[in-house]
Amino acid sequence: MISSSFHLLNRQNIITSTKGGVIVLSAYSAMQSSNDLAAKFTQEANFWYLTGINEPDWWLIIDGSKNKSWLVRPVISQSHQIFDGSLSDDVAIKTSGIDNIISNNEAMDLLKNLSRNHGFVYTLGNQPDAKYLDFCLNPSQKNLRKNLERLFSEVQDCRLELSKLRAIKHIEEVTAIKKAIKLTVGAFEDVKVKLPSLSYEYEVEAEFSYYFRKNGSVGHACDPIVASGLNACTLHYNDNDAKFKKRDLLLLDICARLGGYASDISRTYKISQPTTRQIEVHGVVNEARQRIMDIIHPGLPILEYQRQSDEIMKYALNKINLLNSNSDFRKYFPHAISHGLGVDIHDSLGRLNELLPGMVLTVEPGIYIPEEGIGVRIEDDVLVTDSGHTNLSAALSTEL
Ligand SMILES: [Mn+2]
Repeated sequence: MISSSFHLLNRQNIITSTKGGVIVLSAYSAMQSSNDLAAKFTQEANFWYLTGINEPDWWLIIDGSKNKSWLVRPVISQSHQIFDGSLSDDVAIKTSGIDNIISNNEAMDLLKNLSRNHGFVYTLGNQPDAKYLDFCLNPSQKNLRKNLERLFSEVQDCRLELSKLRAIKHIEEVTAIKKAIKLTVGAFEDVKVKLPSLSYEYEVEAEFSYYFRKNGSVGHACDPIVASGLNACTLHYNDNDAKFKKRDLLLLDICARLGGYASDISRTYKISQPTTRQIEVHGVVNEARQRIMDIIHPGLPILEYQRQSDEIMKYALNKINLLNSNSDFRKYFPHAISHGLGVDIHDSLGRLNELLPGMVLTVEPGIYIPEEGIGVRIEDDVLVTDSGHTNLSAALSTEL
């Protein structure tokens, strides 16, 4: 269980890395799902990291020069209060370890005062990958930036400083990630036993969802991928509604969230007797997974890690006669080999140049051959340690 002292330490660390500046962050706002209903709320990860608060529209103000923090309570309408309730001051104080809770008006006065002594303010700048995203961004950070731009002569981005901190996990974060992984491993083992009695992708999804909620998880950290046969070649397939066809393989990419942290595990299973080709493709992906994991150690430059992983994937593709030219490599392996894992399922590695102890990342080689109706991905979660690495999901067999 993550405690308020964890969030306090994170605030102290960001004060240090921003050299005692003023930092103002906003929680996400609730977003429309349909008509008069909001979508299930997920908190902005940096805001959660610094406060532990899981409610929309709160603000955090830190005056690093005085080592002081405030939480700003959002204005809540009477009808919101009746239908949805709100976070009490007591719980907010206990969760965050911040005992100064102020109103919106008080916050604007406080910021005006701070702007007299501080030339600039830190907040989260534009999301760096925004132009690649095909959905609307949560508006809360832009709204906050507009407010800050009116008060301070300069608004600076502390996204990178925060992602550098978040890239190196504390002991209690590793413990939380291990628990989320253990839950996901348990679900995979449970579902694999039941697989012969299931006929549809959605039945498999339902088994995972049941297992997660039954064991106290909030559920999936991202939409589960239950992809049989050709569906596995759509990387983020999540319709999960097809009936299994004889001799399909089943690709499962599943991520439970527990205690604020995500896991992310993929396995590919046989449904009936696999073909020789399916066994062959699965075999080379699994061998690549092991070889790539073996090179992970602290100090390895990330570019070098990617280069060596690419070579291992080319070797795997060549072994099953899929590498006729260098361009085939990306055709059959069209995604990244790794991403960070933490509060966000795609956690930043802080743009650090090398692997460092405390980083948690996925290792997820995959080969997808649409013309053969075969898609195989095997994904483990790995902790970089002082002496090398630990495979946190090693307990789950990678067998077909
Ligand atoms: Mn992943």
